[in-house]
Amino acid sequence: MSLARAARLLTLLFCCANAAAASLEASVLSATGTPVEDAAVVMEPVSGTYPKRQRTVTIEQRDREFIPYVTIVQTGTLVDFPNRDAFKHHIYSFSPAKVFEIKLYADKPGQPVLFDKPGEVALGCNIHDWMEAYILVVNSAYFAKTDKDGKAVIHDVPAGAYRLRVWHPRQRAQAALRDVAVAAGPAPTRLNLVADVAARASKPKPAETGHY
Ligand SMILES: [Cu+2]
Repeated sequence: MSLARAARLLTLLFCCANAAAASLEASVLSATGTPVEDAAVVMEPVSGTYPKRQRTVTIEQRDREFIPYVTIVQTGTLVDFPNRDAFKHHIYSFSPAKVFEIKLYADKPGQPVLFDKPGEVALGCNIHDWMEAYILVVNSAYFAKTDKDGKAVIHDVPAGAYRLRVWHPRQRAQAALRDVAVAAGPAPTRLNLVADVAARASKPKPAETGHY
């Protein structure tokens, strides 16, 4: 094969691989039009499968809080829970999708935790009552979390038909699934979504003593 022909073939491959890729930009607002932060937007293909992405994800314990507050992972993901504070945490979940605890620990726990069942996982800490965070475990590889402007962008999705779901840890009701067709091309498919979310309860956080 000549170099010119090889180059043309490469260009063709690049063009068509790109053409099949699409993206979705969702804007999640409350019923009164306020942007909703920390909402999960998840796309499930109507037919076909999705890739399994092997990833390890980190949820820190820092300044006696979980960071981030919401994490979305695909089933089969390992999550590390490094403790960045100078004292111990003791974290747990009683959620059916993953029951576990990491007893009083400093630094990085020896083993990451495997999340292998889809569902919602609420995290807490035995030492610090106000600490809370959530993990949404999904089978799909196509998801994103809204930022403080209520925007979530899902990149590199094969063009096609999807069922779209919005989830938030403080949602008042489960939102209905929505059918969406995502078209190939450089411009994202844009969508406005509504989520009814309660305000975050303020839990007293005492001043730090240096010991806990
Ligand atoms: Cu703690």
